[in-house]
Amino acid sequence: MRALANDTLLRALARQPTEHTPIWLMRQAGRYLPEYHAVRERAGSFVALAKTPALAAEATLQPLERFPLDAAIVFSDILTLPDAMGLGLGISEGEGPRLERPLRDEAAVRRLAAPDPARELSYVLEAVREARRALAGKVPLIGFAGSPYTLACYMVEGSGSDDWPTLKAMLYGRPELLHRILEVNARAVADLLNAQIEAGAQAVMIFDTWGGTLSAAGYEEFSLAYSRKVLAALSKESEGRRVPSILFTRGGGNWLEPIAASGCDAVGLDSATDLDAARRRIGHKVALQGNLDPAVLLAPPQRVREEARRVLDAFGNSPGHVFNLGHGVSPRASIEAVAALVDEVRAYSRKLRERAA
Ligand code: 1CP
Repeated sequence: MRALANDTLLRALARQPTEHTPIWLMRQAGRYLPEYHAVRERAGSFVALAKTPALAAEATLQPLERFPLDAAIVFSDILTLPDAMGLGLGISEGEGPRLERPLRDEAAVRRLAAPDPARELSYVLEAVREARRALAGKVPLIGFAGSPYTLACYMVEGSGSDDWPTLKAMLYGRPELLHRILEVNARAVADLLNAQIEAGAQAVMIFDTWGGTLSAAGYEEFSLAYSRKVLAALSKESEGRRVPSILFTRGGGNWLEPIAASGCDAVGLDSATDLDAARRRIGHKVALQGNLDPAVLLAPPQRVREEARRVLDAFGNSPGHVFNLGHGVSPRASIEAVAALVDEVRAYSRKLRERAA
């Protein structure tokens, strides 16, 4: 086991004490950073950037060069997996990613198969290996994938949507087809995450960005049931250390208890649920990750610091908190705001521990 200079993330995920509350940010590499625009320019496009391991590794490290973050997350996208399943990842400029051949008929669903990550997603694994080398043990590297359900949303709809009408029509009209897609996705996500772990990812995160758009019964049947399968199939150890898993569900506040019992090590929370209430509901069985409103990063640094302290106070001074946003960093976030946030989380969480000692 190679030692990590800063393993606060892994200790917090294991609910062990840390000197400060670790912080990293969803979409920490992204459009709010001018150097991200420059590396995307060099790659030619977002998709080309994700598919060029040396540049993806460079993008992974960019936020760490500016801010003393406690983790890196490999620069990639959840849609690389449907791309590897033959659906074709494209980008409509200014509108975000879309899949060129969404699953619209029964034959396409029947043909769907989990890809071999070593063959079809070798660029993701190479990005993990390169990012690990470049990090040189500074902080842990997080690998990730979309949840089976969130991937199915894009695979059926073809692009992002607020209400997913094509997907919902299949869910209620031909549920057996959606279950077949989810079954394949669960296998594919588990294989991809395990391959990332083997390539050097030290923690993994499942993004269930759209699970919260389901009904209560639908969430259990179409989302959580399949995330559970992924979690059960994950490698639990690598390099002599536990590889913790984080399950983030946007809009999952109503289902915290079943999410916490899904087999994950940590629950990722959006900003709608108070950390204090979440802790009272699910106790200390798992760690919590979150949950500053990303919009706070549009405010002046002083307000950012106040809101960061509010989140730290809500969790209180016990182990098992990983600071993050409730969703990704906005492209309009200011660099000063992010710098103030990272600084305040470190300084104030240290102060909380000293006060309690
Ligand atoms: O340059 C650009 O214009 C692309 C912007 C961008 C970036 C920086 C996209 C397009 N993806 C990414 C990287 C990305 N995506 C990461 C990198 C690591 C990091 O966090 O720094 C991660 C973890 C993701 C995950 C992802 N992609 C999710 C789940 C998390 C979330 O934000 O909810 C989802 C839903 C996607 C799909 C996606 N990729 C990009 C966009 C704009 C979207 C949303 C599309 C939509 O719903 O309309």
